[in-house]
Amino acid sequence: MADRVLAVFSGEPRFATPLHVGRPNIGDRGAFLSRIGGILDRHWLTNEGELVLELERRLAERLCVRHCIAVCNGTAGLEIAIRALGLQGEVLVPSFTFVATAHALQWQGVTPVFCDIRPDTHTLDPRGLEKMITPRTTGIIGVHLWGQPCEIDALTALARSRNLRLLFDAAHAFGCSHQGRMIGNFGDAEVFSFHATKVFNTLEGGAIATNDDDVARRCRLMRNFGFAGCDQVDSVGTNGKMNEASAAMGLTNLESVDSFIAANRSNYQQYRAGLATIPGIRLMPHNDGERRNYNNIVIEVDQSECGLSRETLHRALHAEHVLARRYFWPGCHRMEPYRTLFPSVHLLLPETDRVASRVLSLPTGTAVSETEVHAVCAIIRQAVEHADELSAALA
Ligand code: T4K
Repeated sequence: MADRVLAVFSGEPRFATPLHVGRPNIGDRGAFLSRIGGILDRHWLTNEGELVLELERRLAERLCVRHCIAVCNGTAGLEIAIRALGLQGEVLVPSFTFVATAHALQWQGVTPVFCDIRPDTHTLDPRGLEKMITPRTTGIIGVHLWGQPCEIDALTALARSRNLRLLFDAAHAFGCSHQGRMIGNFGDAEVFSFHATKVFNTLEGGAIATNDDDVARRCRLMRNFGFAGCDQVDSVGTNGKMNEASAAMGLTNLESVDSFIAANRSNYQQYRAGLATIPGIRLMPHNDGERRNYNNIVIEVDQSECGLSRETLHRALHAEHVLARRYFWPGCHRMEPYRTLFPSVHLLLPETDRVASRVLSLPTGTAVSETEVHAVCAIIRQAVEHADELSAALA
């Protein structure tokens, strides 16, 4: 009954069909199927296929970067880049990120050292980083959360001055820029995710972007078991290859990605207008002065201002079939194995804990119309207006 509590105000769920966060953007169906037909005709499904090579070329052109190495998913891309950069010992990383960022390190036997974030941007706070460096530290992983580049300049300066490697998790930041330069060009390497939920998807997939020829060479080797030629293995490696069907989806979606971003931008503007006057609801801003993909619509719920906890609003939205997500609650440090490995680390992460308890991701993408955005904003407004009744009903 509590889950239908908003029906007190609205009757049946506002949306007959649930509205999801992360509904994939899909380009021209005919173009995709024609490429799939070509794959079947050629009998070439993976391993340096021509569509993967074409996708890598086109991505490198679009990002104005020397090397773009397509991989089977963003997590494998991070793992390969971590190896290729020689990260060992300890690496500084935010806890407020998808758990894949931390797992990619832990999986390689590298210790993630969780550092706090800035409350305004949700990205790594460079001010606290220096004191986290120990003799075992070999690198930093910054995360461009929500497509908002983290503090690239400060991290670059710190990495240079302390002789550390700098890797960026750019899973959210395809099509974004920093000071006019495309994400993909910073640090020693940057790793994108092309998962179904991302602005640009290849079904599953990702890419490592770098301007460093040697890093690129090592990533390519490691992506393919270390093979440097037929029967010749030059390094340890894994199977991180992208297949041809994913590349077909990628090439097709690349032809439409600007229209995906335009749809996201329009939804973002509707959300910005619709949420602007609701007390205690803060929409994470996207910087219109730079290139952005607007793929993440994230709000912070301030209970002291709106009288509503994030949990109550989350349940109210779900009752209306708006399937908002609590990305990235509760923070990696409160998930296993990190919670057990580092039981006191939360003491160093007050902003991470505070932000993680407030955030909600809202639906957007080409599957979400402006009318639906208006309806989501109306539900949030209504929930805040009836905060006391709602909170009492769900207590
Ligand atoms: N770094 C960061 C900062 C990341 O956010 C991610 C991935 C990575 C690294 C790793 O990259 P990948 O290895 O994944 O390439 C999802 C995605 O699986 C994950 O890619 C993404 N971040 C993360 C933020 O979200 P879940 O466990 O929340 O997925 P799931 O199944 O709950 O689906 C999310 C939403 O999307 C749901 O509302 C349903 C909808 N959806 C999903 C799929 C797959 C669809 O409507 N259609 C679909 O086909 O992790």
